[in-house]
Amino acid sequence: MLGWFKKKFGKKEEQIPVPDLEQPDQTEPEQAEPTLTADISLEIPPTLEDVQETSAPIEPLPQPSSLSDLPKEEVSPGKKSSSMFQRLSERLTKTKESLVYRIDTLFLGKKEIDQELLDDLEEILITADLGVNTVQELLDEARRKLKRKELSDPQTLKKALKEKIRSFITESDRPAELVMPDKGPFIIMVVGVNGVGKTTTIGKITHKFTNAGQSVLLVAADTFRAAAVAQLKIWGERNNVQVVSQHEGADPSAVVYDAMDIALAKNYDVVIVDTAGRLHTQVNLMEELKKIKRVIGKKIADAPHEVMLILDATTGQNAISQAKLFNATVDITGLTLTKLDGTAKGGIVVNICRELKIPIRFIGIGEQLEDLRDFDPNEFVDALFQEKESR
Ligand SMILES: Nc1nc2c(ncn2[C@@H]2O[C@H](COP(=O)(O)OP(=O)(O)O)[C@@H](O)[C@H]2O)c(=O)[nH]1
Ligand SMILES: [Mg+2]
Repeated sequence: MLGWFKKKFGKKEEQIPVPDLEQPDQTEPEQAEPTLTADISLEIPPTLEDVQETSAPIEPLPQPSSLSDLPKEEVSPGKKSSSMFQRLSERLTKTKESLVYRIDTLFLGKKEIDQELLDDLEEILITADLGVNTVQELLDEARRKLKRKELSDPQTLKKALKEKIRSFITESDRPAELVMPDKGPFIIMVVGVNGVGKTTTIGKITHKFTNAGQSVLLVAADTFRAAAVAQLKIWGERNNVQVVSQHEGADPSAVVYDAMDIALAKNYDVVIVDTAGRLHTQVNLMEELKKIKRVIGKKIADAPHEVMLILDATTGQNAISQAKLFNATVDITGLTLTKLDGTAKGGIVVNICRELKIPIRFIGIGEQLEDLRDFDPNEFVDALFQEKESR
């Protein structure tokens, strides 16, 4: 397991189920005029029009609950790691069904690899959202190996596929772990379109940090909707941490400016900034994100240390367009991929790693605290290809 928390603090994740945090009202008011003025350059990459906003169910906010209300689950370390792998494997069931089990069915009873089998395999890989280019590369390699007689039967082809997929996922040229600064607060700016799971992920990450004994300050820079601020406050209460917020429609950069002062004055270890994700006013959003980033950098040199993009796995290839758009604007340093439990399109992980080469820090495989996992490429591939009968 990679686990930057474990590396940094030597602590294990706790398994504490929490009540589901439902999605608040997604309706948004007109954008408020920012009160801070700064020179803003505007660069919108060509992929912009491809990007769609994620829709999430509109449900009422639950009442805040405190950490003490939450039941704790006692699990021994050995049992925990195998049960955690099992849970990951189970949560990936939809993707496994659309990818590995379909490949198994296709290969069943076949002794030879012929053109028809390769065509069917191509269709399966594309359907599981591995992406056209990635699939092409996988099949090109398979054909090359076939020519060199390195592949004799469908089972060796399946093994070769698994290893090639593993190599795509591990090929990021940047370190997988977050590196905290020697001094001063560790600033994480979280970005992504509406409904992808930014606020939920922030709640889960906060829990990891507080578990590791770190003090955390949350910043409600999604001032666009009162509900967004309220939702972050609920996570603040659940984790027993302070949330810096202002009134609805306040300038997000001003909220962040104040928060940096508080973080420095009170020596917080970690500051996590939640941001807005509306896309129908995307130009303003991108301006706003740049400005927030600049304000953070002016207060604390080298910050934000992490600009984390949250992507919803259920959006499939659209996640790639979103990543390119945000990367062009605020230089993404790490990714979290949410909702892998709810999709057959988990193959997107492979394509994201291959196309973007930005490390995936976490994956979300459910709505509970324990369902945010440190992303371990090997564990992911092994869980994906785990045999059906041993589940
Ligand atoms: N099944 C599942 N749901 C998730 C996951 N992460 C977030 N969600 C849900 O996605 C919805 C939107 O999350 P939210 O944090 O409000 O998104 P935001 O608009 O980006 O801040 C909520 O209902 C979350 O509970 C996940 O990993 N799996
Ligand atoms: Mg939110």
